[in-house]
Amino acid sequence: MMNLSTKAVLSAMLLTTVAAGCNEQRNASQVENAQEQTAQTDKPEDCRPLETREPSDSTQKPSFAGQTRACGIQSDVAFEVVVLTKGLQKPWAVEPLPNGDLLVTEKPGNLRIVSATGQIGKPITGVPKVDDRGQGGLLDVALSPDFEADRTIFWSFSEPRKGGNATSVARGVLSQDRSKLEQVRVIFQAQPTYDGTMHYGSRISFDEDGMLYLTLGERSDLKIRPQAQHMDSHMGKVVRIAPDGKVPNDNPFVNEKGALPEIWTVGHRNVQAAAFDDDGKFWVVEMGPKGGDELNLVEKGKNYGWPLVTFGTEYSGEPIPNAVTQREGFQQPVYYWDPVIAPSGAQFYSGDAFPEWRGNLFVGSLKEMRLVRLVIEDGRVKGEEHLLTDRGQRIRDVRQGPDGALYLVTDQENGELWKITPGQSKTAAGK
Ligand SMILES: [Ca+2]
Repeated sequence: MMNLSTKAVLSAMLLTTVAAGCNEQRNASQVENAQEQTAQTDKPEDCRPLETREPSDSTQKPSFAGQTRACGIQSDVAFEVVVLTKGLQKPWAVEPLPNGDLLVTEKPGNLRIVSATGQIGKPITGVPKVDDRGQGGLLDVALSPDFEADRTIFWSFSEPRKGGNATSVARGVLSQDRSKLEQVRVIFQAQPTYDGTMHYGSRISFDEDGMLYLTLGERSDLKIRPQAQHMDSHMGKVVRIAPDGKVPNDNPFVNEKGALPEIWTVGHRNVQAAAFDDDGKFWVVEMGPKGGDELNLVEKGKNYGWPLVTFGTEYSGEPIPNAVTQREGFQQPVYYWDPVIAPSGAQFYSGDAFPEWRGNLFVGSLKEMRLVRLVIEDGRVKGEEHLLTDRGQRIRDVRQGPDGALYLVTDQENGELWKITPGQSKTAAGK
């Protein structure tokens, strides 16, 4: 049992919704049935999108029905939120360990283990120096697919370098006593080094073959932004490497002259959320410009558009220079948010604790301070739910534990680690 002094059990945020006038309680399958029955019409009567605010540019139209403002849905699920700790310093990533404890990165540069009961461990030694100005720092952490055998972990960070910094990935072996990292080495260094403090991207994911995917930002500034389309730059790319840092010979651009061989996909803005689904498909949720956050299905060698093809506008409201919302040869987002959510952290749910949520994509939202749940079917978003809205906290990462619980960290000085676990019956929880 957990120590009552270190936790706060809060009742389920059940039935929380921002859908105006949507008091009717329905479960996801009922909603889906309703959608099927009304699929022939443009606006099914039962479809009430959660987003009702004005878009950033009302002249922009979705490229296909359902590409934005999907029908609002509600889980028929009872859960509770256990606050494991409130004592983390700007946590950026949470990674459940096989025994139920949790690896957590803190942006200023510390990697720690938080116990399953919420006790925060000392910083693990051996983490290289990070440049934690602006959006930089110690960022994502991921277990080796063979962690139980090799005790190896991988992490991304903004690496201080001569002339600036850039995103790098390192690996190391966690000592048996879990106090230090051994055999630490940097296996990837994004190029070029740049003197800035924004858009490092940097989620790490592994595919079924054990290949490592790293999502990268384009460093934001107007002068470097075009590099998202340049093949001699890692900026604004998803890269794919072997766990030893070598380039797999089936990467799409290994034989293209002048292209960096680690590149897997092109034309991303700033990707801080990424996840594989149960079918082995790789998805990213991308920070777009104002009115242009995107869900993308990442496919080998494809171009996702930024900054040539995008929804939304500059933060100032001015158009993105020379950009269009559609163009041949560029991938359309499966879904976009306008206004944006500022996505960070993603997880396809596959556990036993919440059978109704299986196959759904959970995404942390910084700007809107909530957990987004998407129902995706046949490559399209069929429903959207917003959870934890009344907590008012920027959600930085969401991961599924071996127990089927979801673990979240919040993005602040006294960052919190939450465990979402099945709650009382829906009726009890709602009282
Ligand atoms: Ca795009």
